[in-house]
Amino acid sequence: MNAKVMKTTPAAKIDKSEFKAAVVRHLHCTLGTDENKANNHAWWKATCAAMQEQVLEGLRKTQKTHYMNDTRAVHYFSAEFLMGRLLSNNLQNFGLYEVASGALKELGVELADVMEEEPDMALGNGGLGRLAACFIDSLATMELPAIGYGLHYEHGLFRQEIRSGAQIERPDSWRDYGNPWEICRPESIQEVSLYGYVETKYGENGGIQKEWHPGMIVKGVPWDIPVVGYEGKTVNVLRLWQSEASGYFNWDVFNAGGYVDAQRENVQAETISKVLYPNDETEAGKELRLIQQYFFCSCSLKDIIRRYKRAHGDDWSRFPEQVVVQLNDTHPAIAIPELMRILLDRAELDWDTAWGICTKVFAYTNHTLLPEALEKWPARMIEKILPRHLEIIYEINHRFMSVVDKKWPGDNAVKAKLSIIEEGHEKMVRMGHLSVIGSFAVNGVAEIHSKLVKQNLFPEFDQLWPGKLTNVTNGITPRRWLKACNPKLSKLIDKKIGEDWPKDLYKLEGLAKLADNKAFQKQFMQVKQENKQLLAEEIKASTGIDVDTKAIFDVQIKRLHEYKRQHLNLLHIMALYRRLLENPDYDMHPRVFIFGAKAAPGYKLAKDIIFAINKVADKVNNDPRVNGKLKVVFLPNYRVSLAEKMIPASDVSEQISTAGKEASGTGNMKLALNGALTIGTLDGANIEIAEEVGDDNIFIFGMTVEEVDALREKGYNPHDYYYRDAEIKAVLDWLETDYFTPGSPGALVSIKQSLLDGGDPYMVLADFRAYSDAQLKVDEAYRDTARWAKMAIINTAKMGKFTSDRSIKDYVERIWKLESCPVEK
Ligand code: 4GP
Repeated sequence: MNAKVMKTTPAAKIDKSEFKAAVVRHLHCTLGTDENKANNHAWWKATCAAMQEQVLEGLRKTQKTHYMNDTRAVHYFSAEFLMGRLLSNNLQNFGLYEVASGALKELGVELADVMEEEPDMALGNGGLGRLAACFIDSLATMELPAIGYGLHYEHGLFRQEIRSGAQIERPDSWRDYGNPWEICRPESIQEVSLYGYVETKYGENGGIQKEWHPGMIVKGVPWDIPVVGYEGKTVNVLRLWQSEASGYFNWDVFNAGGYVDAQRENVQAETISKVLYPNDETEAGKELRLIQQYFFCSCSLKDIIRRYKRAHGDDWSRFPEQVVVQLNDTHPAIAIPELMRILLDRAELDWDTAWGICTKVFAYTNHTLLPEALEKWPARMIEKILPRHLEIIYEINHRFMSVVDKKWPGDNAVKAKLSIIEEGHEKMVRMGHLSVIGSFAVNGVAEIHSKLVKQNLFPEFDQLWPGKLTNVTNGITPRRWLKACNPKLSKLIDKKIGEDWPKDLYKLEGLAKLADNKAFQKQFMQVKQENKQLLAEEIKASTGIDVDTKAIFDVQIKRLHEYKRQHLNLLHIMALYRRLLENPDYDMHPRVFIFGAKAAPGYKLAKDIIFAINKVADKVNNDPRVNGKLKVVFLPNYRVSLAEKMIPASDVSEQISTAGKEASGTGNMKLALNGALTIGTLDGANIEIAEEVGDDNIFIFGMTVEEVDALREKGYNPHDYYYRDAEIKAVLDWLETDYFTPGSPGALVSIKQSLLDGGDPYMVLADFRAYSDAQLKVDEAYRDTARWAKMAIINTAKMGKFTSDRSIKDYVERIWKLESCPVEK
């Protein structure tokens, strides 16, 4: 294939000298500085501003086109958007990367250095938030009318520092010195009511009207972040709401001399969008979190309705044709009673009409089966903050219970199970149930996960509404996760198969036929080697540790959680260390185990695991007896921009969750796409990755979901493994000594305790031996250079399925029923 023919045309009509002039103009006129004085931060801002000119023109055209075509659009409601940095992404998607790089070079500045100035937009915790970011990238790329709606957190996920091995949380301030991408839209401010009471009014004809008298009103100020599709044609928007005091009540208080009280209300209002809750897959049962959820849902729905009314006036009948709302987990589930409230109390529709509309608008994605993650709110709390919504939730439930009674007459057990209200010493509202009942489609995020959602989480809902529960396997955007983050591999791929793979990832399949080609193998591994060198420099700069780039780079990057089993990895590292101490000739290829992970600040054991990894690292890295064969690195402050450096340099991808616990995973896809080989359990999307690459090109180990269930059923006793396997015993006992924490015996003991006395809830010990055996196979495979290269190439070649474009196509065809709306350049 002639690569030249495939060349994509840059979206923007701007050349190097024009770009250069724009940068200089912004340096002078926007930043008030000049070429001689500017530091990298100023260059970054000026470059962003030059880019933003192009972006905003695309945005204007897109919005006009969507308006003129009165398009149906998807509204992606998510409490989290983990965007990372935008400059490199926007340049790449506009086809202006080389132009910008050349322009800056002429100005004596390196684009790579400038890009390092950009703080990550870390408005999310982990997979769920990053998925939302990949999805809006694909939506724009596929020219689909879409808006992301979320919260404009002043502080995103905390910055992690490591002090004496322990995690310290520091505030993140991503917009302290201004964010060049966001645009404030005061013309679209919304108002949101909270607290107060509901008045019931009886009309003359016997009708009942409800009126909510709120106790507080806050303002929602929208900030728009443009979302640039690949090739820069469609530029959609991510609209994030910031809370502000409305000023209604506090002026009265202020005038009456209550300055302090007036301020208090300001502070209370502004607190709503102050911080992202740093929890991951755990329920945060806090009043403020519920207010955050309601705040952004209410603002977003009102925004949607404003736009709809501009075209359709008070005719609600077309609303479900124009609007679909995707609920990213249950965090935005309160949008369901909010839309009902608007339709009933404001639009004055009757219940059946309102419910008919509502249940055609919402669809819900479930991201986890962990019971501690399934949101429930005390009814009392909802009543206090949103009294009218609680009434509506009760009414939804009341009507739903008669549906249940028809299907299972007189069966109180099934009613109790399916009720939105969980009775107990404290009445709770189950947001998952509300989401299923109020949505027309519900999906899990990988085949196995969706199967378990149907079988274990919501089996009766599946019986009640066959077909409503479905699967859409997750995906990742190849623009960020290969083209932008791994320029060397991307260029090599361009040369071999042409340049259109970022938009059609199945094209990578073309690499498979080169998997045995010696010359290509060499080029492919040479790129990996160069990427490893870059990561080695990063490791040195941030931790001071020297690593050998000829060693296997074995990477586990994800939030720290027991179910993800970073401690299984750690126990294995300790076992290797022990083998090396017992036998200095122990035969293994040198390996560097690299971790990146943040632990939720309140999750003690997760933080203990980080501490243990760092303590073991200190010891191992400074022990000459291991003879350079083993290194352990914990890279602090794992985030999107760090992932972009780690993923291209990885040889081995650790995906070792207990089967049935990781809904999908998306890091697994990113690593495999960049030619890392997976060592993993049959969990989440690992199963589908194995199907794509074939069993010979992945290292699968451990118990299946069925085996996990059977063992639990039979009665799992971790002590059996402790006493039966001398290596497990030795390693766990080691944790109790002060070997890794001189002078502080027992500093690492909580891990041992959780695995023995704590019952080892994630069956780490049961999978240990299988994991260790699989690691031997990894070692063996790596030593066969040609075999490894072939396997790595096949991994990259077979990742077509995991582009988020495919996920979005699935959503569009099966759930959203959207049509693309091309924008003229
Ligand atoms: C995550 C799941 O744990 C992960 O398996 C999945 O890939 C990701 O969502 C996207 O679907 N869940 C969360 C969460 O991040 O907070 O529940």
